[in-house]
Amino acid sequence: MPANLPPTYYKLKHEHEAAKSDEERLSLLEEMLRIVPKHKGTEKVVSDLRKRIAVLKKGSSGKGGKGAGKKGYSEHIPKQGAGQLVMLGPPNSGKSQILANWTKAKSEVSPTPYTTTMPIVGMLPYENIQFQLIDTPSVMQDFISPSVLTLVRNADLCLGVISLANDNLLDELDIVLSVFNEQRGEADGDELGYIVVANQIDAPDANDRLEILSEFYGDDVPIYVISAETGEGKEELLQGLYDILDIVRVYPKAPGKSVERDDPIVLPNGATVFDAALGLHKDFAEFKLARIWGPEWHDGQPVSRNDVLYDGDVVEFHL
Ligand SMILES: Nc1nc2c(ncn2[C@@H]2O[C@H](COP(=O)(O)OP(=O)(O)O)[C@@H](O)[C@H]2O)c(=O)[nH]1
Ligand SMILES: [Mg+2]
Repeated sequence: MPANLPPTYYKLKHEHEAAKSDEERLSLLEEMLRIVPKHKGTEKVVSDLRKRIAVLKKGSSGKGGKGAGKKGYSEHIPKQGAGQLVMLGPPNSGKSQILANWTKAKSEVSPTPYTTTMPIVGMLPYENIQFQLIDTPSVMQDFISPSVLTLVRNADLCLGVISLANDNLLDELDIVLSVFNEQRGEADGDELGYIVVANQIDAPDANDRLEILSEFYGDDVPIYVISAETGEGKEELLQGLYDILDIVRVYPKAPGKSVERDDPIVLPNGATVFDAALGLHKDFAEFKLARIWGPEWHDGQPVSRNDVLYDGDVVEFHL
């Protein structure tokens, strides 16, 4: 579907990506729509432009009213919990439904495309920890807001969410994966992990589409199959997230007290006793003695600050 767009279009597109305000974005989009040749090959570009313009107009319609002076959202969402997961996907893949059904956050679920206009954060519980799950405005062919790209780059893991109810899913996934790959070079430590979440397995003919999806992408990227609606595949996804994030849970214990298992310190795999002390509280950084319990240790064995912890270890710090 190459649309053979004129160079001016790409120039405007770059300006759009760098634009700082919605007003600027809106006028650039209108200019792009004006200059784009209108024929079969550009149908999708044209409709994306129209939708994008509509969304921006809707967003600015409240001038002087409720939305007045709204600066847009912060580009950086402080990390919380065991890992920051950013969902990215085309309209109607079910991102908001996942957030709404699996966390306590409220994200508007709707068959109307581009309903979600701001990132929304929810906490997704898994065993005794929680992942921070972020719903984002849907991506489309040529556009993705710079703020969402920032979220993608900063994420611990990106989730490309697509719908098995949609015949366009391969094209849609192409767009999502190209965003991930483009951002990979820009990400901190040039690492950007991502998986594919194929949602709506409960939809009619979803299995046929899954077969096609697996055939084309199964070797390239991990694919988790779920239904936000029925909960199918949820456990496997959560377990997969835990494994991919490569984290360990360590349980702090006060001397003479029994261990509480409900609030672990979550650390990257390879973290040390010192990291756990810091994770507990900065005051523990200067601990005098640490004892440890776990299958790899003798019960209550004293450990040094550089010893590497195992998932499930219990550590007792003495100040
Ligand atoms: N059958 C089915 N429908 C779903 C599922 N997840 C989302 N939907 C529907 O798909 C539409 C779009 O969902 P939404 O979460 O708003 O998509 P978003 O644009 O990616 O945020 C809504 O009508 C949802 O009810 C699912 O797992 N199964
Ligand atoms: Mg949404």
